[in-house]
Amino acid sequence: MADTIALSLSEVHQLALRVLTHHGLSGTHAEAIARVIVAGERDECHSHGVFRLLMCTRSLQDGKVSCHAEPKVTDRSAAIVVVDAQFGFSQLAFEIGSQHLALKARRTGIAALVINNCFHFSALWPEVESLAEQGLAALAMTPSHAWVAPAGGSRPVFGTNPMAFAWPRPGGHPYVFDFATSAVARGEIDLYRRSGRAIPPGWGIDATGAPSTDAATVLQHGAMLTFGGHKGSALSTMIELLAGPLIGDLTSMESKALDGDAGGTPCHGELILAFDPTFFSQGDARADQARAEQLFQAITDQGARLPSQRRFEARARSLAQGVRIPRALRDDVLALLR
Ligand code: NDP
Ligand code: PYC
Repeated sequence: MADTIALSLSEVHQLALRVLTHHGLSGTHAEAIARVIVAGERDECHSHGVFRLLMCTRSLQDGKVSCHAEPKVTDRSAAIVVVDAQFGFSQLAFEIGSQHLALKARRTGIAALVINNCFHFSALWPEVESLAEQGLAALAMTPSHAWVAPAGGSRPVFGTNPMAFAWPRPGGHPYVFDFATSAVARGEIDLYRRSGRAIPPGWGIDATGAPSTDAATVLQHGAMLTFGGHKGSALSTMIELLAGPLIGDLTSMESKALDGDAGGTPCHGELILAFDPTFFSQGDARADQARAEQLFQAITDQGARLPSQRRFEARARSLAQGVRIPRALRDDVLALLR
């Protein structure tokens, strides 16, 4: 028996919707989440695709997530819009808030979307990519739960704290990167645990602070490590500050404390910045855009790849052929419907 099964993107969407609404989520929230789950699976970002339904439903079962939360928009200033997600999942708050963000960025050149009080589990690239598709450069960041030790330390302080950036490119996919400031996303280590594989050295430590390649040890008793040592540690601190205290929301330590040992989805804020290139240019925005293209070409001409290139190639494949997911994952997800 094949250990993967084939699904069309529409089947992934229907599966996500069925599971989410079965667990009490409103149709509007379920649709917004299903869209990012399909996007994750479609682009072969497996740690944030169908697999996420397992954590998402665990949080719904906990009863902490508001299934019918209506995001509340506040126009804080000419450049700042705040969306209170009212303890619902983040996706709907982003979909609503990003429309205001784009309008403000077009009026002022630079604008910020603050999302408060959201349960957050998704990749950030769908968000910055959607802004770049509207001609804006964008930067997004969020904390998570304290799972990651600072460089030189051994106890978890930081979340896996992703940061994503997108730059619009005429006539093609935008330039997009999106990565955790830990060596790797926690979801990736969880996938290693599920398949019984050892994780690469450098991703985590055990409870004594010694290096460990055992996924379960790192996840349950030890800590994850930052990428790039002290540099990842400092970037992760910046994300804690800008998407935590600056916006009046929780740090990863506070989010973890709120969750206790429930293993639920992190609950905190997110900061998204949007830049309208036409405001920043010295007068010839097209020439500046062309110089950006020269930069990308200098990278790819020597055989190096741009971030998201793998993702865009996966997207083209999935749009044509659908996706394959592990049979065990499909079975675990179907079990959520019982
Ligand atoms: P990866 O290390 O897999 O990839 C990070 C980025 O680097 C991607 O943009 C990727 O592009 C790019 N990349 C990878 N290899 C190369 C290469 N050889 N040359 C150029 N670019 C490259 O990501 P992480 O494990 O750190 O994070 C995975 C996801 O987890 C992210 O989407 C992140 O948002 C999400 N996450 C979400 C959290 C949350 O709290 N909501 C917390 C932590 C992570 P490509 O995709 O094309 O390979
Ligand atoms: O994979 O690190 C992760 C993660 C945390 C929250 C959502 N994804």
